[in-house]
Amino acid sequence: MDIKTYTFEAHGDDRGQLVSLEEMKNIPFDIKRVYYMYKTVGSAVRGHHAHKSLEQILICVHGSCRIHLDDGRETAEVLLDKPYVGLYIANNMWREMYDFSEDAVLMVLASQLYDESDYIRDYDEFKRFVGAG
Ligand code: T46
Repeated sequence: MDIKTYTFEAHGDDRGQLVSLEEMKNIPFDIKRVYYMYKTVGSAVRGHHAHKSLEQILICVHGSCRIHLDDGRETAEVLLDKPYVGLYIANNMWREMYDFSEDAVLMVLASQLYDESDYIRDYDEFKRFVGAG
């Protein structure tokens, strides 16, 4: 599976680091929504769904977590543990987020507003949707 990650430029000086994220510049879509999760229970597995059209970039801005990706044919695991690295997740991709460190803050940039009708929450339905069922 082709995993697309972005390594963002960090503007570092003697005060520390700063990363800037701009739509259609270093983010490949218009950013319509930003959300983030924190205080995630270490044993929790989030996600368990795919999106019909949403594109997203996931950045673990603090701590670490792992992402399981499944396009219906192949799977991959990605470790996010750097605040300057973003994982691109296209539509039609099953995702699960797990193994959160206690201090993890997972920030997500999304190409669309929140829309429950864009979710596919049943794995068999997802497989049929991508023609792999
Ligand atoms: C995704 C992964 C990476 C909202 O009201 N607005 C929002 O923008 C979002 C994302 C969620 N919510 C509500 C809906 C639920 O009542 O927040 C609650 C938790 O959402 P959910 O169970 O969908 O969270 P995750 O972590 O399973 O999935 C989220 C995103 O929903 C999803 O699009 O790709 O993070």
